[in-house]
Amino acid sequence: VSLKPEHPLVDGRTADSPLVRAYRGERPERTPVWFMRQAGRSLPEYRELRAGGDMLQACLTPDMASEITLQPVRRHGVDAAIFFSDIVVPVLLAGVDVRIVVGRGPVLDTPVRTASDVLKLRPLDPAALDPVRQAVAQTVEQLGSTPLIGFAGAPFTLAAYLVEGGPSKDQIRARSLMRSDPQTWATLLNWCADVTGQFLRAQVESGASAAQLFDSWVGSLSREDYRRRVFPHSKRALDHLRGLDVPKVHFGLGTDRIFPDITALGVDAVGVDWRIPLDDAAAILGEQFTVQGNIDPAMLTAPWPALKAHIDDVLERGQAARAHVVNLGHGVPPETDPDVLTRIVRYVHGERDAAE
Ligand code: 1CP
Repeated sequence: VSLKPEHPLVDGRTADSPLVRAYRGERPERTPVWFMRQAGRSLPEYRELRAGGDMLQACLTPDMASEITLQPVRRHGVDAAIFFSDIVVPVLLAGVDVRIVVGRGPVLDTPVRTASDVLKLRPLDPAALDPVRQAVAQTVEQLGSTPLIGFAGAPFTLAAYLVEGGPSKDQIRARSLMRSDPQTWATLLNWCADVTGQFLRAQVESGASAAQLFDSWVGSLSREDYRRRVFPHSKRALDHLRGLDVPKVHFGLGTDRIFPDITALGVDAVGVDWRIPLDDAAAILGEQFTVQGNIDPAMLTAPWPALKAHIDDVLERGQAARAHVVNLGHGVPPETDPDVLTRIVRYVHGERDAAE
């Protein structure tokens, strides 16, 4: 089982793209840049297309998901598309009743809290992923030499939504389950690892040129809890990619404590949030990792000279790692002026005059 000959990484379309080269440790002439949450509410064309429609339904409608994925590439000229979907899509496809509430996020009316709740979780039927495969395939067809990044939620972050029933501040219910019933916790995280791993594999098989694992809320864990109760499951999720030679990226918030463990996950690049200077991150991670980040999303509303100075600082610190992919330290806030994002892309690409 390896990538098919017609995969963009194999047939020559994306293997030499700045993004893929940087993930693999090179420093291409043009520093690659893309933004987490680059598709979505910051774009008027997205708001128009989505108006009134259901979020998860949009994710499972290939024409719609594909169009939304392409919008920021056309507008900003970013070096990568990220597949328009959500981390809870494979959970929904496995039969769990989850929906996305506008302005809030994923919500479950019946959270998964007890051993018997966990035992009721069913495996994900591979055929249920067909809309995802189709959306990826038709997106990649349109993208040409621009790589598509596939993604999935890491088991801990997914489990946090399942147990809490929605977004939460410090994942206290999930962490309580981990403490009070380690056996049930392990069963739940294995289930999450498998559905999310299948979702990620489907995207890569269908044409994604990189794979990013989002463990957004992992910063609420102690290092010991991460090592014993979470890391093995993140590894299991990534193991679903076995045989597929694709660059892998890890992202989480507040991850400096667990950087030494992340280096053992088998990824090529590590996403860094805005609180950790890239040179500090690189010093802990070592020579084997590309760093990705970490423009502070709060700087997007600053006057251009201040934002420009901040980008210069990020680029300078990024030199400490073997390679650097520019991104934000977390997702694009919905109220962001999209012209600011376009300007950042041009500036990072060295079109300094155009960006003035
Ligand atoms: O452009 C892109 O980045 C691609 C699409 C994408 C991605 C990568 C979406 C669409 N969601 C995600 C990942 C995701 N979803 C993460 C990991 C990244 C991160 O930390 O931001 C997480 C934690 C979620 C869960 C989620 N889905 C939230 C966060 C809730 C919380 O706990 O704070 C929200 C608000 C959603 C809904 C969602 N997903 C995506 C979009 C565009 C939206 C907003 C839906 C809308 O109102 O239009």
